[in-house]
Amino acid sequence: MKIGLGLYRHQLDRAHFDFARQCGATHLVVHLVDYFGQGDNPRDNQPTGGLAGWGRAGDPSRLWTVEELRSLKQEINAAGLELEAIENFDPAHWYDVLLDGPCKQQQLENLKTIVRRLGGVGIPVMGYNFSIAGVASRIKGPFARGNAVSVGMDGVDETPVPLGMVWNMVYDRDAPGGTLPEISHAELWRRLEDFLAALLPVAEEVDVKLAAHPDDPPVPRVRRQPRLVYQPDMYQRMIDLNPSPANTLEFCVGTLAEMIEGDVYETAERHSKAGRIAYVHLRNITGKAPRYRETFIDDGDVDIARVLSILLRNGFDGVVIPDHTPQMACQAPWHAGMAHALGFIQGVLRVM
Ligand SMILES: [Mn+2]
Repeated sequence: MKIGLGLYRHQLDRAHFDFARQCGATHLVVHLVDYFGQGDNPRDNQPTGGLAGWGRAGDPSRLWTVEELRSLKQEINAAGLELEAIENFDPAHWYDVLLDGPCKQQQLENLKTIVRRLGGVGIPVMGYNFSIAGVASRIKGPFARGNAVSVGMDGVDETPVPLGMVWNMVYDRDAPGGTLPEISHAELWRRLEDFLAALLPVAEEVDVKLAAHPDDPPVPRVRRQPRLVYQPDMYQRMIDLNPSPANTLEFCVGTLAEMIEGDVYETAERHSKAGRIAYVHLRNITGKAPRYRETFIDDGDVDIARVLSILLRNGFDGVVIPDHTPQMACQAPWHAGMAHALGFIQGVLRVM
């Protein structure tokens, strides 16, 4: 098992790479989508999208280039780290794959190009979240130990998604008024099947794993749109859809623990044993959807040591990163939260 850190787009610089090394990380998972624009908001711990969403999606016709991927990897390597994964497609690159719109075939081709570029540069994992509403319904407050600001949920956001928005970001500012039609769960699964059928052969060919994040928060519908993986069994259903070895999981322990069915330890056991976990998001929570709170990693319902011991026993050799953490009361709330979580994870592993 390897220790990693997740970095957002605005953090892709030497200071953050050095910070990751200083915390003991050897690997990075990076986001290339700038979810929250250029404002001063703490970007890692936002409550919910609402009508404005997280910000604007990128340019549909401008894909991540080989040059930018290669130079990012080189800068990360120069800091003594490995680039393990890119997390999340830009909504601009696949809105019609999610929405089954007119540009779907073109966008599937573009996603294949992106996956080929990752393979060519030697980035082994592409994380994604097949979701129309994306992260929504979250609230924010001093919920964690010592009044640390964290996120949670107190009920489902029923605000319909406006046209021109998907996955909590605006991809078309000139979209007409109106909202996305409500679709069935079966229809969403059909769209996923098309996506996997198109992308997995390419991913396999270039030795890249596609790793699926479950729905956060995990409830049947958010903003009137169906969710795909909101109970643990749905992760298995996703694997069963397509047997390709590139069909893997971005295993989010916090999200799985929020689900009302199943058991996070059994789920970790099943998928680590089957070798289906590409990488792990590790965080803790109290409660269950639709009413839960994110906590410090050492302080919630999940026995983190038990999860890590299951992964170790089953020979999981991928990367574990802290997920979001509560913001600590200091000048660098994100850094402090990550340093605390990384220290805790390594301490637990040291005594196993
Ligand atoms: Mn997660």
